[in-house]
Amino acid sequence: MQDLMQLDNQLTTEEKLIQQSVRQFVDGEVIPLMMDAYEKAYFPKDLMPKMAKLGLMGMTLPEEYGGSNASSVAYGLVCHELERGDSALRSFISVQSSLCMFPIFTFGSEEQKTKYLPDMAQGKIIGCFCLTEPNSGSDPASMKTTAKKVNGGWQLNGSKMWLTNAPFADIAIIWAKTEDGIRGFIVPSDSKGLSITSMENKLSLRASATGEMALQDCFIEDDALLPGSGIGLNAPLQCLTQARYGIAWGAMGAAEFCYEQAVSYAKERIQFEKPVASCQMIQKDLADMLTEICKAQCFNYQLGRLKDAGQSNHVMVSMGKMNACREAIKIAHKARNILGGNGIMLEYHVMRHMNNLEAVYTYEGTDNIQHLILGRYITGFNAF
Ligand code: TGC
Ligand code: FAD
Repeated sequence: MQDLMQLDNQLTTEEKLIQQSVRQFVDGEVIPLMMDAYEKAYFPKDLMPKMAKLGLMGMTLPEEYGGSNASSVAYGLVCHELERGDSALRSFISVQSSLCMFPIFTFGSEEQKTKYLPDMAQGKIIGCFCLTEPNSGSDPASMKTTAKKVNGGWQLNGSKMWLTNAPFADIAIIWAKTEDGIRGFIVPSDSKGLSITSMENKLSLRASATGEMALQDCFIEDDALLPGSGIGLNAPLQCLTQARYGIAWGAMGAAEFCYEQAVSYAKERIQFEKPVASCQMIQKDLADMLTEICKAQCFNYQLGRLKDAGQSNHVMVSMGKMNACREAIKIAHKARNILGGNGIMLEYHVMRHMNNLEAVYTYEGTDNIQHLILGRYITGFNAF
């Protein structure tokens, strides 16, 4: 895509190299697979070791834990490129890096960090993040899953659903109510009393593996507790802030793909003896699409630099997630329209992105929830 706002000039050499290598990977190895993966609804697991080899799992963590100390902007660029391929790939990395490795790094003991993080960075251990329940989505404080203190450990009971990566995860970061309040646990997925079933028939994010979990008297040892997670929602909400940040970048990757597809199609498609790209109404749509992508990218870049300087906050991140998802869906829809009938065909990829973005708009806090987070910041009134 044309770099109208010259953001490339703002990137470090390392960030540019990371961006280029992931772009090549997505063009060469991801996009050719996605039609089949989406149509047949499976996550292309062969890509996991390749993503690990590229250093994409937990890349912002220190080297001693398997990361590469990469900047938040570099992580954002990776999310953008992966989601240009398919939202399922960015989802996979968001969950592994932001929702599983981040809490272990931030709230885990030294033993937990050394036990899990290097293997997770190499893709040898895959995680899932378990906050949502059948009756507790936007309002996680209402969760019913319990963790009861018993001799030598904890006993978990309850159910979780909508868990990205769960069907093939090795560990689960589970948030459950103790006598004192909500706490986080690292739970091996083969624990007795824990069962995971795959959620089938999704019409969005078909190439992402989503599962639901039942916990029935599931015993876990004392050392499963994330000791630094404190009590309450603060720790899981910090994880959500990390993942929402990646979505703000990622959604614009899907938007970029749709925009580029629309531009090239419009230049080649002849109607009324001229390319449809020469029609004013098509040009208006393309101009609006490019404008929104550039605006969101400038926002994301500034957000990333603030994050690296320790000056970002969760309100900014909510604004980025909300705006990027909303605008990306509009862009995908405009692209679908520009492609005419071909816009609904899998081989043009646009409707795959458009459908994926519906889930991206909803998970990690719906559009309404992001608005209310901003509304509370603006007015001081909690309207949840
Ligand atoms: P609230 O009183 O607002 O906050 C409790 C404490 O946490 C702090 N805080 C945050 N910190 C970091 N990041 C955030 N986003 C934070 N939001 C709040 C807050 O300052 C407070 O700290 P303290 O020290 O004062 O105690 O808590 P609340 O219960 O009122 O929260 C309300 C609400 C609606 C904002 C929150 O529950 C929410 O965000 N709900 C949406 C649920 C959600 O987003 N679920 C996502 C599940 S995971 C998922 O979808 C993964 S998809 C992954 C993929 O496939 O890519
Ligand atoms: P609800 O909370 O029931 O909301 C229904 C509607 O009501 C929405 O429009 C919402 O915006 C609106 N609403 C709710 N409360 C208010 C309010 N106070 N004011 C105004 N409007 C309101 N969760 C995990 O824990 N881990 C995962 O890995 C994960 N992956 C997911 C993958 C996919 C494909 C999907 C679809 C979801 C995933 N989720 C995951 C769950 C996701 O975070 C929830 O779906 C999301 O938070 C919304 O919850 P809900 O679906 O229960 O909707």
